[in-house]
Amino acid sequence: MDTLDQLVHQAAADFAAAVDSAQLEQAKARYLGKSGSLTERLKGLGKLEAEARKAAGAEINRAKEAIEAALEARRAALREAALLAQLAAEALDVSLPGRGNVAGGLHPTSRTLERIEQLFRSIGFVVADGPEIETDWHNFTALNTPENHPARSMHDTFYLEGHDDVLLRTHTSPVQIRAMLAHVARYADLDTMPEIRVIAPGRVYRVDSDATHSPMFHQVEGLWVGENVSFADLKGVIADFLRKFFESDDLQVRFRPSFFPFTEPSAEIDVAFMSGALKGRWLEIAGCGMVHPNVLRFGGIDPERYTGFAFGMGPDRLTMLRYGVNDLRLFFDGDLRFLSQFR
Ligand code: 2NM
Repeated sequence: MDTLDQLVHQAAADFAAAVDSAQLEQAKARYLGKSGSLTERLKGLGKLEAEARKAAGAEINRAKEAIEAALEARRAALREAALLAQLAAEALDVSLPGRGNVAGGLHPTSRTLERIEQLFRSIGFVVADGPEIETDWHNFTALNTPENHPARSMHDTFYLEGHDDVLLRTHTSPVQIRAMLAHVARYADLDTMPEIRVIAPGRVYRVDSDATHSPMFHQVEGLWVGENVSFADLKGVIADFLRKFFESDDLQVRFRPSFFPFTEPSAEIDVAFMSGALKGRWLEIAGCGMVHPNVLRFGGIDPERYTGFAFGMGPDRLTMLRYGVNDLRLFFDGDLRFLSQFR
């Protein structure tokens, strides 16, 4: 039979080998449990003489205390280890920056639209809008577009399913038609009718998609109708606008003859910067012209008495130029890594 000292050493070794409290309590039972080896020894005391029993009892009790002390020490060590493991697992990195409140911002195209609107308001234009789902009449017919014009085909224009006369507007010109009709309806006395000065910003849709074309994009069109409104007025308004928009007098503006069904004569507007990365290159940035007499008539306005000029430009493209963006689709992907650069 083992000596008490051996028993104490064995118990301490068993306790040290226990890796969790369940193993430790099992080890404890082997020594101090109901039929544990130390308990068995205490039970054996009854068979001894009184003198011997007293001495043996005292020795067994010392061994028991030593085993209980070893048990308690191991329990404390396991508790400490468990706590350290938990602290490591639940560690907080207090040096991480907080989530914070990230301020949103206007979309770059919206910022461009607001700048354009503000500049035209400053010379007496009113900002108008209209439906994005238009009738064929407002979008094409009233704009002097021939029945067989390719822009009317399903290859170029999104039609509503089951309708050949309802479509997604391909430009904001129908807003100008609506503005003219509303204007003449409001001023019953056409002799005292004030001038029309309207810009129409908004979304337009065409069947077209690549790095420089999106099926949805933006347009701003302008219209100035009155007595004696001339191409010279058009040139002055546009040249002034572009210098203000690009915040530079260091730019050239050129009007290059072109064709649109709704204007005659018509021109493309090109700009060339005289410094910077784009220095010296002519960039096509808008179209314009004198409103075609047929268009004025569809708008309820007498072309014998009134003339007008109109222009149209793409704020998405102007934004690309202003910020040096090379893919139009970035504006509509909704990727915050791109958009947040404009905050
Ligand atoms: C352009 C180019 C030339 C234009 C014409 C009209 C309307 F309705 F008054 F006839 N609004 N906008 C126009 C003229 C638009 O965009 C490139």
